[in-house]
Formats: sequence, structure tokens, C-alpha cells
Amino acid sequence: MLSNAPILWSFRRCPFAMRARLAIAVSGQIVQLREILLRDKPAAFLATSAKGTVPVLDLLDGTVIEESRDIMMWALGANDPDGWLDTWQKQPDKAKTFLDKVDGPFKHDLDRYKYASRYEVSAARQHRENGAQFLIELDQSLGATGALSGCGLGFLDFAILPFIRQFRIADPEWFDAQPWPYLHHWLQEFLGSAAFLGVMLKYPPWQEGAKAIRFPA
Ligand SMILES: N[C@@H](CCC(=O)N[C@@H](CS)C(=O)NCC(=O)O)C(=O)O
Repeated sequence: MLSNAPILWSFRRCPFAMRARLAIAVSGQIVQLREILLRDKPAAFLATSAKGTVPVLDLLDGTVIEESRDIMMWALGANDPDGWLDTWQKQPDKAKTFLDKVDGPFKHDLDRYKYASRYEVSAARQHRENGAQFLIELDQSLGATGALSGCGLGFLDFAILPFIRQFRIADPEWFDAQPWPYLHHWLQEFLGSAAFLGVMLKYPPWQEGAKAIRFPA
């Protein structure tokens, strides 16, 4: 029954929530999706997780998972048909260091580049430059194998692709003009994939008493 399925508190455009939805979808786990507005967080969401960030997964057995990577692990730990976890099993320290870099310094630069006001042009340029240095490294890795997770797309790719998408959206014209052929190909394939489009469907914000929404659809 859907009402017994775990509840995923999510926000469609949040890259952390996207990576969680991608892993849930590929794993075949079924959850109840509750879309929220970050500027108007429901009391029931804050009662589940006081820190107030999405995604949050409530397993309804007293366990609440409050970090996107842990939600990915939960889903893939239950079922991993495409071998997303292979890279973790082979090189866990390398995978963790890489993701810490994405969620830490890269996200820091992304936010300061993306949300810079027009009065902070030079600071924004510096943050774009910092991010670009990382993207150059990614392009080189992708040139070798076409994926960041080894021979095929896996955890590292899907955990970071939503952030690279955001970096591009800040200035698509500039981004598309950069000499990063492997990165552009990797990103465009993802943006056009059924996997991505399937986790980007639009849902109205959840309200108390609303009918449960099955995810994936
Ligand atoms: N470390 C967290 C970060 C999640 C996060 O920062 N999510 C943002 C949205 S993209 C958020 O909920 N921010 C709270 C707010 O804007 O009020 C994770 O990996 O799940």
C-alpha cells in the first residue's frame, strides 16, 4: 500500500533532491513524494527533520535519512540493477573525497557564481573560474572512459550531474562555448535521458490531507 511507503520530502529543482530521486528511481523503490517550497516549509516536514533541508526520507519506522548521499545509499543498498555502487565498493576513499569536493568547494563556488548580483561581477567571475578548473579535470576523466564511475555511468556521475546542470544554467552561452567536449556530451546525454526527465515531473506542493503521490510515477 502506498500509504506504508517511505515519504520523500523533495524540491524539484534542488540538485541534492535530484540525485536522491535518480537513485530511488533506478533502484525501483517506491516512495510517497512530497514536494515542498523552500520558502514555505510545512510544519510536518520540519517536525520530521528540524534541519530543514531537502531531500529527507522518512522510512516510517522511526528512521529519518537527512542527507542526499545516504538516501542514494539506502535505495541502491536495497537494489542496484545498474551497478551504481561498484565504484564505491572498489574505491570508497576516492569516491568520498570526490563527492566531498563536489558538495563542498564546488557547490560553494556554484552558489556564489549563480546567485551573484550584478554588483559582484568580479567575485562571480572568480567563482566561475574556480568551478571551471574542476570541470576541466572532469572533462579529462570523461575523455578516458566516458564516465566518472569507471566504465559506465554510476554513483559519481548521477550524484554530480544535477550540479553541473546548474552550473551550465547560470550562463548557458558561456558554458557551451567552453572546450570541454566530453563533459558537454556527458551532460547533454543526461539531460535528454528518460532517467532525468522521469525525476523532473512537476507536482504541486504537498498539503496536509493531500492524496499521496507515488514516485516514481
Ligand atoms: N547536505 C545536504 C544538503 C541539502 C541542501 O542544502 N538542500 C537545499 C536545497 S538544494 C536546502 O534544502 N536548503 C534549505 C533552504 O534553502 O531553506 C544533502 O546532501 O542532502
